[in-house]
Amino acid sequence: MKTVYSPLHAGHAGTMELISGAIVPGFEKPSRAEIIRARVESEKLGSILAPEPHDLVAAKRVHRPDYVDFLPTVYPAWEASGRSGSAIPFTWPTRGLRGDVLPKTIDAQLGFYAFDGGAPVVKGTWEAVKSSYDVALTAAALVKNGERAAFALCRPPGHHAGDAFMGGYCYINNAAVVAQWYRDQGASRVSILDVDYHHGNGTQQIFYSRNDIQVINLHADPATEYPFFLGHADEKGEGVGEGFNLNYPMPFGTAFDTWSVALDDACSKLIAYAPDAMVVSVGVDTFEKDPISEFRLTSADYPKIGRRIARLGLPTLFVMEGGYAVEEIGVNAVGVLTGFEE
Ligand code: Q9C
Ligand code: ZN
Repeated sequence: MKTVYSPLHAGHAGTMELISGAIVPGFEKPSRAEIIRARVESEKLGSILAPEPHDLVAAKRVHRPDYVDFLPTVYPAWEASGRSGSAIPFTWPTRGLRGDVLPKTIDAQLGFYAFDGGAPVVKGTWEAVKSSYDVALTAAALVKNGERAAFALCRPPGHHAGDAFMGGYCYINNAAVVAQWYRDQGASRVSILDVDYHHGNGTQQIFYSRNDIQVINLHADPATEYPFFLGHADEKGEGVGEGFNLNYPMPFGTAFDTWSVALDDACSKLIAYAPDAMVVSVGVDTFEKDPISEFRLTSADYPKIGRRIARLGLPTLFVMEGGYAVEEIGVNAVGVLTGFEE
């Protein structure tokens, strides 16, 4: 399988995040993508291609245009206001506040277009976000043009980003962009299978009222895990979308024996939907040694995930999401892909 990768991700670096009451270096760091890329090479998965540049039309099919246009303006506005380092919001228009009036100050605009403080913007962030988007669309075109599968080595990830908000290390929802792009290229139905440890709240929100894009999430129960405010089992879609959103929340400590039962059930729902293509939001933060997660998958489990997905027999685009055990991230992420190819 071919991989699409851009070195421009590396400009999104030196971020800080708030966790457990402390400001620490960001877990979502450039070495993640570099280690995955090195493993793609050492495992001889296939050639590594550079992305083609795209305009932002495909992003605006799933995100509000004003949100997409805001993203490249963030760092220039931050610098113009005399700051450097990470631009991070600290005030959000939650219940009881006005979420319909865009403020004039960059600090306030950041809160307006975010659901948490987990998506810092540094000098190279927009260029990296744009490259991640280009990577996803270039890999999607490979599959559309006849490849059985492709790997979009996206960084930063995307599945927490919703129609008009960033958060959780995510800015543009790459998986949502490519699923919509497949529809716009003539696919009748597309499935998104999100196996990242965290619920893909952005992907769910974007397609919640749709019956032409099925969204399936396997994740840690939001009652006890980030993103906390979406991802419960009773969220099934609304209007014509009812029945086309499926959530499999699981408790801390879940290992592959239980996790794979959810995957099998998800696969049966996916087969019943009979999509023309599928997008896998592939996060490997389900790993037992992940520093911010509480599942217990082992490195030997990731090829089994790939093999199960391959049995669906669908054109498949893998889009990289989370995974923070950097030392093993290459083995685990590429393990899914080599398992798929067996
Ligand atoms: N103790 C992705 O995997 N921090 N995003 C949670 C919980 C945010 C994860 C802290 C985690 C975001 C793409
Ligand atoms: Zn995650």
